Amino acid sequence: MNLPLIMGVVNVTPDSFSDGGRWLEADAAVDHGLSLRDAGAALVDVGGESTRPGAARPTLEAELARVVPVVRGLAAAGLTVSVDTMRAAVAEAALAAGATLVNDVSGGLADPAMAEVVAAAGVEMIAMHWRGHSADMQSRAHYDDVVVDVCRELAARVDALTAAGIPPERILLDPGLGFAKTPEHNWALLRRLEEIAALGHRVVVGTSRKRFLGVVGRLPGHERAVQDRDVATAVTSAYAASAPVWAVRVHDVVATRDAFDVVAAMGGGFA
Ligand code: PMM
Repeated sequence: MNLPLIMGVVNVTPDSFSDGGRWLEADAAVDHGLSLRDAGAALVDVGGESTRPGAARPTLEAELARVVPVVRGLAAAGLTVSVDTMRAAVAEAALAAGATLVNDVSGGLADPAMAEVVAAAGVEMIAMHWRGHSADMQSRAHYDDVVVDVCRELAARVDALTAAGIPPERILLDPGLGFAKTPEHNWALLRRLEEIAALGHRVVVGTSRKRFLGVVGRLPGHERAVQDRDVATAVTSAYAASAPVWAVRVHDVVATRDAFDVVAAMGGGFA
């Protein structure tokens, strides 16, 4: 059976909602990435912009200064590195520093130059479902059928990205859990990942430490704290393993690795 790859998260930001501030020093971030690799991450995702709901954007200079040294250090150590950015200039600098995959949570919408940079570099790109920047994205969480609507909007991104010169097999899709989504939207997308996969692209899913895993089963005011969401993350990762998912993006690689060991021993996912 094919279990999803584990993509370990290295956020180099002072304000990410889950691990912000902990890896701000480049050396500490590189060490963290190496420890994620040792724990079983097949690749690491380096990001310098927090997408926490309500977050303000860093300047281009700040994002470059955060991301590039960490990408360089991890790529030099032999890791497969993706860069989590919505800015073409950051993607270009990170690719020059050794990244081989661009993870754009806006699917190329935030920066019209992104598709060109990815096409020219001949690398792969994760296009996530996105409806607007973090400052006001939750006001856009309105869908008729969230899965149908997300699939349609992702297919439109594929059309635009291929028109800009990225071959379709280099485009990976992500439903963007938590981005202009309510908890109910996230659960529906997780339950119906096959419909995302049916678009014909490799699928990446990120549930890790997101708010819907804080509130599930809890009364208002009693939500799980961000650092207490890794068990719930591992369970959703294991659930995602029953769908044709290429990679799960997680902060705590150990817990998801354990979950995948169990899934493998059981001979499959929950299906
Ligand atoms: N989520 C976050 C950031 N980047 N990238 C992809 N492809 N998919 C996601 O779900 C995703 C992402 C937000 O989480 P973080 O701030 O904890 O990294």
